[in-house]
Amino acid sequence: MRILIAEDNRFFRRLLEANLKQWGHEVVSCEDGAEAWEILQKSDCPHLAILDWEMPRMLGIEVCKAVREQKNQPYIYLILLTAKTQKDDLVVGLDSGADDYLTKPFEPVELQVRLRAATRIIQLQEDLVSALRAAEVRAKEDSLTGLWNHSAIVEMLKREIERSFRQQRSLGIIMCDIDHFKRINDTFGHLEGDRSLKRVAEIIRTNLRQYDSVGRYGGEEFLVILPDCNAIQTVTLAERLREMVSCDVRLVMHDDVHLTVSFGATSIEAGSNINWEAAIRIADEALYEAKRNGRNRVVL
Ligand code: GH3
Ligand code: MG
Ligand code: MG
Ligand code: MG
Ligand code: MG
Repeated sequence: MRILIAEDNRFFRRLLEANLKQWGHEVVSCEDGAEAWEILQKSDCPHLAILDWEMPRMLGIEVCKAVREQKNQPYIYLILLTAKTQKDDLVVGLDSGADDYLTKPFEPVELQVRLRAATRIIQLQEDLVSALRAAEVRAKEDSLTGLWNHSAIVEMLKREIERSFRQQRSLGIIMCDIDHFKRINDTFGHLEGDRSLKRVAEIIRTNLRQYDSVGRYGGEEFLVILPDCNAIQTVTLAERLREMVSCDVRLVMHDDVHLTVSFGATSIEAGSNINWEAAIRIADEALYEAKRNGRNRVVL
């Protein structure tokens, strides 16, 4: 564990450092409260801080208060170090945001056991944060294809439209729809349908640049967002995707059946102020045109 020691008394500071290092912790130490507060605001700050109460420039309890008031920072476990005479003030200490306290002079074994308790809390907190992050990602993901789901890709479209307007750049948009997919399901079953749907998703995903995005807009429809792409670049990519799918995607049990996709492509020109619904409408119209003209094609 990475631990901050803030203690102006050199004897106690050295003692703490020696103990913590001996138990395998990584130690950062400082001599006053203001320095401690500075360290605890950094993005890679320690998981735990042992703060002396009486320190120059900023008291330990003031550091506790400041830490608890800052938002968007992982939880830092705070142990307040007090002289015995301050024991009556513990209410104040804990109310200022400390999780625990240690009275000077302390027995190393007491420090050790309090650190073990802290480790349990910190571990719990970290597990909670990673579970939350995983849930956030899952909530944006389409479970079948692993692409962004409908609401996530629409959010991205809104964001990218705003960004490209702000930065005076063009934005490519492609709406893709698998051809005669109902027939595939009806003839070969939904499992085959699902499998080929996943394969189409994978082909699209692996042929995009790092900053492009693709989501499952609907059942067998995908929305591709291409920052900084003009109409020609957008159509070129759509054409490449079309060709790859039509050559590559065959059904497992019936490899003479090729899957095809129709594409409606559009590009919002740099500086044109258009909302996301209008952009979708334009891509949709191009897609219907592609379907009307015989499918397995790209229309701009
Ligand atoms: P078109 O070429 O005009 O697009 O014809 P289509 O049959 O693809 O279009 P339609 O919209 O009539 O049918 C879409 C089908 O996609 C219907 C639905 O059963 C199927 N579908 C949607 N989501 C899934 C899915 O998750 N798995 C499978 N297997 N099929 C799906
Ligand atoms: Mg002191
Ligand atoms: Mg459809
Ligand atoms: Mg379809
Ligand atoms: Mg249809």
